[in-house]
Amino acid sequence: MSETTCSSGFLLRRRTLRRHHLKGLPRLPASSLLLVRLPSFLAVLLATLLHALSNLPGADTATYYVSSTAGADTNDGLSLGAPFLSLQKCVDAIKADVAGSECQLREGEYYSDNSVFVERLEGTAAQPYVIQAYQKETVKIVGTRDVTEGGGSAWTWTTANLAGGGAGAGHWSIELPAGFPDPWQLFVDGEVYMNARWPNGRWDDKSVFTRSAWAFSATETSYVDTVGATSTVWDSCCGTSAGVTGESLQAAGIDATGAHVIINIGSWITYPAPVLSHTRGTGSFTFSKQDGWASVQTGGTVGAMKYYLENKLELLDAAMEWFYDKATRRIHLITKNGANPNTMRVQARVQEYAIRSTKTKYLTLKNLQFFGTTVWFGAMNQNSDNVKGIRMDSLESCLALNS
Ligand SMILES: [Ca+2]
Repeated sequence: MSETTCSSGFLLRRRTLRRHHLKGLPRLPASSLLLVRLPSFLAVLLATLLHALSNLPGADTATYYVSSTAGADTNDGLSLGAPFLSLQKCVDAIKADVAGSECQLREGEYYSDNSVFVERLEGTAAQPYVIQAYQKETVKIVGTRDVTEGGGSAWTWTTANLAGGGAGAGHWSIELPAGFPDPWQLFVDGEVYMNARWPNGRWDDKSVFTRSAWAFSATETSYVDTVGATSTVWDSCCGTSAGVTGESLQAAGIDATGAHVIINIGSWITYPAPVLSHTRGTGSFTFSKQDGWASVQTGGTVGAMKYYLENKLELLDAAMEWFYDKATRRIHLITKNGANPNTMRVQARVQEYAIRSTKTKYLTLKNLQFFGTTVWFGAMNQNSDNVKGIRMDSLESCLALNS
């Protein structure tokens, strides 16, 4: 029991003793008075104080263990020999325990179909709750699943050219196992690949951030700022008056119909829309404003709009590109340096957040690696949150505090 506890209890007893003394009642041991005569409001106060005091320094904290390879959620988690299986189970356990309690994760990868949900896990500045690797073992929180999990199908090679000549040197593809969620990011031997697109751009050489990864419209491009109304983009290759010179849609030889155009319709406003019509070997295509787009102008001629195309198999034509065909549930892939993906680890990202947390204070995440996922904290007070020591392994991973 802490010093504060003794002090509070002493004051309660003194008040009680004085009242009984004035009424001329025989003096009883202090402990008996508390049990027998304590007015109900004081009992409530005492209970409240005892609850609060359990979170003060000195209260017994607990350590729970988790193992993704040897654990079971039917265990109590309180010993290395009986660890939990899931981080969620452990989070629930420390939340029911005193501040300062810890989850310690054994070496391995941790994946959950659902984000681990952390709500109102409120530690104190002196005793934050802690989720950390056990003795700095290598712990990876992943948002990915292996595309060959469960001994599923193998990657197969096709030498057939894709429509329009894309992937002329052939490419790999694989059918996802039953029940595998639709992936939206792909890692091959730990490297992030690019959704098949035109013009091409890569993450590994940062070319995706350069001007060459975008196409540009000619000045006669029309943008109609009305949902559903047809806009016509003239690529800079082919307008009657030149826009900003970029790659030529006409020369690319692709049919963009059905692809998605990601287009910059205003200085900071970029949206995706289906390409409604395009004829292979020509330099113009149509799309329309979608629900939810901001209004940027009343319409008219807009030159030098930046755009690129994605979400169509025939845009797959370069190393480190991939495409997921939702209808056939197949991933199509061109590997870096032409390597055989059957000899590589291919992980598909299927989860947005590994951990979703709200209204949580004084929680330390320590010595954990995050791969192909992120964490989300919606904080009551950013200054009172303690989140540190997080390592993110993928380009799109970030720590979003108070968002
Ligand atoms: Ca491409």
